[in-house]
Amino acid sequence: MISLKDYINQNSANSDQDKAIFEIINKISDGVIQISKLLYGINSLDLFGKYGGENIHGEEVEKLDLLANDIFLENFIQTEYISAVVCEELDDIKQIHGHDDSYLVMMDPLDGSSNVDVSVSIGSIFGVWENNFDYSDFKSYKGSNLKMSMYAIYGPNTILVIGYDSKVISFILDSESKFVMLDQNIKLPLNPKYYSTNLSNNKNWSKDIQEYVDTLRINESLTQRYVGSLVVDFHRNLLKGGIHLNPKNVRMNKSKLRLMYEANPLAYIINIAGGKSFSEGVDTLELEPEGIHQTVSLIIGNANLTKNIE
Ligand code: AFP
Repeated sequence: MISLKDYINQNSANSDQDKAIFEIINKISDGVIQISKLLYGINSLDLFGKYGGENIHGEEVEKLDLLANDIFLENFIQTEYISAVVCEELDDIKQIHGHDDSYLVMMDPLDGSSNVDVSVSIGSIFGVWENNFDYSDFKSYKGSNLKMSMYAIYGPNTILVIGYDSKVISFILDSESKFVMLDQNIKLPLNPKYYSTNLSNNKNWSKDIQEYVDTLRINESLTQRYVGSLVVDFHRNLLKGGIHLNPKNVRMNKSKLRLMYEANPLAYIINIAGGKSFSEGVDTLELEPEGIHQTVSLIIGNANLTKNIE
């Protein structure tokens, strides 16, 4: 059984980029282990409940949102390969080191936080870009320019999924707090099983989306599953095959998911695994970002199920 630490040691010497990216993976995984210890540790009772304030998007903040944010930032400060961080909980780009030739990490430190209090699986999502683009020209931070993306799931066990160098690999956290390899090359199954969307939002979708979701509902080879933590719905579909949709609310003219630290990192992974992703009427990875906290629609999964419909 190969551990994540062994895998990192074996692969980080190939190039300067590999060295930096694997060091970033190492720091993220250390943060994920710390969060797992909090969640499954003796003081986990303290984690329930709201912090009492709202974040910059006007959303209620759970205690764990802030803890997860601080844990990852503390780990990132320890490496010079990360020069800046974008995070759901922070208004602006946070510069942590002065280097231009290092990397920018964009993260949702705690995805699905409203599921924490009811003990439903949650996760963390990360996208890593080179930091040598111009911040005033944010268009360079397209998903297709991602160097690596990864996510963690805190569920019945803690899982890490990494998309890098044309491969999607996964690790599971063992009882000694060590990540060991689960899968060395994840590809989407050819026969998808699931469609996944919040059907109660149906009234707010465009006619085209409503008709599209109807075709999924009557597709006899599919059944529905919906958790409400994006990364968990994504992970199930990645392993079993399927499609996840979070369409635009056309009544409010508003989409819910964040492009830079939700849609793009997952689109990068699905692309490597053989699938497709669309946001706001284009391939998610080709969408030119307008801002760090921009929201987008998302249709993501097996290529034979996803359609570019708005
Ligand atoms: P919370 O962080 O408020 O739980 O939101 C989770 C989320 O951003 C994403 O993880 C889910 O897929 C999506 O929202 C669920 O959206 P709906 O509430 O519209 O079902």
